[in-house]
Formats: sequence, structure tokens, C-alpha cells
Amino acid sequence: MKRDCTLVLLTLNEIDGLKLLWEQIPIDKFATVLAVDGGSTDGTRAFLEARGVPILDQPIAGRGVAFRVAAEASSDARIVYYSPDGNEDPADIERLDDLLLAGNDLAIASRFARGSVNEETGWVRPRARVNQTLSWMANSLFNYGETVTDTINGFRAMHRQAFLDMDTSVKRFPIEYQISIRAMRRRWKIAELATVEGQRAGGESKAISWPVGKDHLKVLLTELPGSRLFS
Ligand SMILES: Nc1nc2c(ncn2[C@@H]2O[C@H](COP(=O)(O)OP(=O)(O)O)[C@@H](O)[C@H]2O)c(=O)[nH]1
Ligand SMILES: [Mg+2]
Repeated sequence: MKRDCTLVLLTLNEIDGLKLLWEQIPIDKFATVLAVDGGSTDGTRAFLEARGVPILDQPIAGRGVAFRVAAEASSDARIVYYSPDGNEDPADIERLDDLLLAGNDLAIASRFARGSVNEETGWVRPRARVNQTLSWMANSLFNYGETVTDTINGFRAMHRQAFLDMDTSVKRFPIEYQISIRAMRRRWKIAELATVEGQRAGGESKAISWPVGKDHLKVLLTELPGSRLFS
């Protein structure tokens, strides 16, 4: 039987990743598979169309918008968000849904848990440091439960209606951070699995470090009135 779950592919020019990963993505296991595309021009759309994957367009660009477009279009109980760019291991897709089936409200593939590996090599790992600092701030300010090691990774799963009820507002990259913070505020059960982050298959990252970092801080500040400081 198929999972009562929608698998969402988030794409903006990911033809290289799609070609590399397609065979490993467990398409047959999900009641619904759909893509939300941010306006690809590299053959991503034709690739998906040829394989019968419905493509949803978004009214404006941004991952936050894409998250909501998918949830509104789906009619399944649960959603897994997957970005086929090479960073996310397709073997974790079903594991994330399993964590929801086990009673969790939010399941995150963590790049910073025990046993995880993040894409950077060497000692400095600036991306990891920024990510971990943002997670530390979110945990300190909002979390009542167990520490969440990766509040930012987009590779995650949720119950669809609960996500819509959360009424998120972020349009671009820090959507995941807003979800994680609001999940903490609502005392959701948050589970993580240790993931191994792969290298980008091709194309370019659309997350430019400084503007994206700044947008995360903006989310933190917007959510601050709901923090533990004021409760
Ligand atoms: N639908 C949609 N997908 C996007 C958008 N921006 C980025 N993505 C996808 O989100 C995933 C993560 O983006 P990426 O640039 O790799 O960010 P990074 O992994 O943080 O470097 C990739 O699969 C992108 O194609 C967007 O505006 N709309
Ligand atoms: Mg990526």
C-alpha cells in the first residue's frame, strides 16, 4: 500500500541532480508525487513532465511560497519535502515519513546530529558554524523539548494540515527556520535523523550566504514575542 503522503520535489534548475538521483527517489511508495518549480529553464520541467510528475507553478519565487503551494494542493495526510540537488540522500525520504508514523509532528534530516555529515570539507566549515549558531539561538529562545540540532535543513516531513494551520509567512529561504521555531513554540514532537549531506550535483546554490543569514535573523526577531523570554 502506498503511503498516505505527498512527496514534494522542490526545483529551480536542478536538471543535473534530477538525472543523477531519479532512480533512487522512491516515487512508487507515495500516494502523490508532485513538483513545485520556481521557474526552471534548464530542462528540469521537461524531465519531470516526461516522467508524469505534475508541476505546480508558484505565484512568486521562493522556497517558502513553494512549501505552501504544495501543502495547499495536496490532499494527503502528510508531506515530505525533497530537494533533488545532490545535498539530500533519497534513502532518507521514507525514513522521514516513518518518523511521522511513529508519532512525531515534525521530522528533520539533520546535518549536525551524532553520525551526520555536512557537505563542507576541511576544518573551518563556515556554513556549518552559521547554521549551528542559528539553531542554538532557536533552541535557547523557543524550545521546551529536546535540542534540535538542525533547525534549518529543508529536508523534512510534517502533517499537512498542521503545517497549514501554522500559518507561516516567510516567502524565501528561511521558511524552514520559521517552521522549526513555530513547532518549538507549539511544543510539537520534533524528531531528527542523522543524514549524510552529499555534494551539489550541478548548477548553483541559490542560497547566497549573507542575505540568507540576515533573513534568518529577521525571522528570529519576528518570532521573538512568542519566545520563552515572554512566557
Ligand atoms: N520551487 C522552488 N525551489 C527552489 C527555489 N529556490 C531554491 N529552490 C530549490 O531548493 C533546493 C535548495 O536550494 P539550494 O540553492 O541548493 O540551497 P542550499 O542547499 O541551501 O544551498 C534546490 O532543490 C533548489 O532548486 C524556489 O524559489 N522555488
Ligand atoms: Mg542544496
